Amino acid sequence: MDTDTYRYSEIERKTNETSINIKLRLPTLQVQGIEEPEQIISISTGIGFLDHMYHALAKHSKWSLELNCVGDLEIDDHHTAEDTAIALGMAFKKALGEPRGIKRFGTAYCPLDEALSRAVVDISGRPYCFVNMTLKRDMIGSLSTEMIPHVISSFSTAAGITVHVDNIRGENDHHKAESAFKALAVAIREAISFTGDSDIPSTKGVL
Ligand SMILES: [Mn+2]
Repeated sequence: MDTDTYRYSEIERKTNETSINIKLRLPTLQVQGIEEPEQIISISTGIGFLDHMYHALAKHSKWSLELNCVGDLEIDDHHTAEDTAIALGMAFKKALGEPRGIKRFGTAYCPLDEALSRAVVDISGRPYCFVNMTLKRDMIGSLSTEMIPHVISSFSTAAGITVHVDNIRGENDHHKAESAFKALAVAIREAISFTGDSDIPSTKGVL
């Protein structure tokens, strides 16, 4: 991968609890006249619903993402969910590099049938995350619902970005979670899209 042309990173993260490999390519969105390679998404964490959420995040932010994790699922889903989110945040930060010539802010509303979620993102260099989700079930598939806001905040912290995500309404927990990840994806896609100039979008001159 030509990392001068594409915003690309690889991350390998191994602990006693998880072993993770990530390859991430962020979109150029053709603003710079670069032809976009085909989007490839391949995700395997051993937790089906978590794979589904990362797939939605990659798909709608137009990332190419290969993410493989072998984690200690014989204990529970906690380490796998948390560590993949941290590693993905690290990969995002590394792939983005110096945030020059990007919009910086992104906002999106995504529905999924009766569910509606909003995500607001600032590529600020300062990790802050607020997640307001109204999930009722203990589990969705083999993922604890308490891990869903934790995955978003762990990603935000490792990426060094500000994220606000809200379930505005909805009945079905699968729909509410998925609409939140889709909104996050679309907000990130906007925030990291190119403006066409080479400015660092901060009055400080640095992010
Ligand atoms: Mn779904």
